[in-house]
Amino acid sequence: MPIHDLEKLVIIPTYNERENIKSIIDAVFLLQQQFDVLIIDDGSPDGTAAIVKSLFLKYPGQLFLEERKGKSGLGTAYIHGFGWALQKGYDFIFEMDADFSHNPCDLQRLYEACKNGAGVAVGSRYVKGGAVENWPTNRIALSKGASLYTRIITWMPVMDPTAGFVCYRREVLEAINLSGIHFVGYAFQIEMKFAAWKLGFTIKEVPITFKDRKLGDSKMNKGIIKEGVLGVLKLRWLSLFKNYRNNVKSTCPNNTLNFQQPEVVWEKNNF
Ligand SMILES: Nc1nc2c(ncn2[C@@H]2O[C@H](COP(=O)(O)OP(=O)(O)OP(=O)(O)O)[C@@H](O)[C@H]2O)c(=O)[nH]1
Ligand SMILES: [Mg+2]
Repeated sequence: MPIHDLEKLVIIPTYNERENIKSIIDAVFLLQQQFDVLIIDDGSPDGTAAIVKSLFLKYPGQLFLEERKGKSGLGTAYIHGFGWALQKGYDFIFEMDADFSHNPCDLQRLYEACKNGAGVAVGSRYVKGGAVENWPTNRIALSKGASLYTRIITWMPVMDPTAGFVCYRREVLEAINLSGIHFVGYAFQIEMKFAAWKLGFTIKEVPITFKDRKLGDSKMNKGIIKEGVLGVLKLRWLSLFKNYRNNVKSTCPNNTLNFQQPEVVWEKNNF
């Protein structure tokens, strides 16, 4: 029997994704390369978690589920998943939505980017070759506006800072004080990239085509937009006056039980 290596883990947060969950899990396991999958479900009333459990026998030792009691936001779901992944020993940890906005086939390209030296690989809609399909114009305007706004305020050189299709090297997640990340929506995605950038890791954008969800309901709301607008200002403020970089750096108790400071920090930005 081949040895099962704990190299790549795709974290998928779910809230009421009954229509998508089986297909997205199957799609990941159909890929040529081996990716394990961790679902973080927030007690979805539609029974998403039960569907995941029904697939355990089909994917033994490769499919995992963490259940939380109530809807606590995408950001805290990912933080929970990052801690889980680090403890298990995964080297490449991915964020992906359950709704097929992110094409699972692109996981391999994100992996290659990190394997070739990036600390963070971002599936990007707004670099050359990237695209958005089937989103209404107002949604595209909001997303592009948020990207521009973030770049202007933070100066972070990332064209798609709110992107939620990401691969992190474990060294990046170990270096960040994850319990200090408090945002939950777009601001969470922005802060994770901002923290990695401030800690000197390279962020590489990989062009992807993002598709609007066909099944299930969006969880976007005004609160998430407001958090994004204020959150970006807060990040800039903290980095200007409050030594954000030191605060976001993990100071041991670390993020995992067998944490060791990496000897080589992956390629540094010159900023
Ligand atoms: N565990 C958990 N997952 C969530 C929560 N909110 C959203 N999700 C999941 O996070 C992913 C992204 O959520 P979406 O509703 O697609 O949000 P979005 O992509 O910003 O919005 P749309 O483009 O309109 O779909 C999906 O897999 C959701 O099921 C939450 O509070 N907890
Ligand atoms: Mg979505």
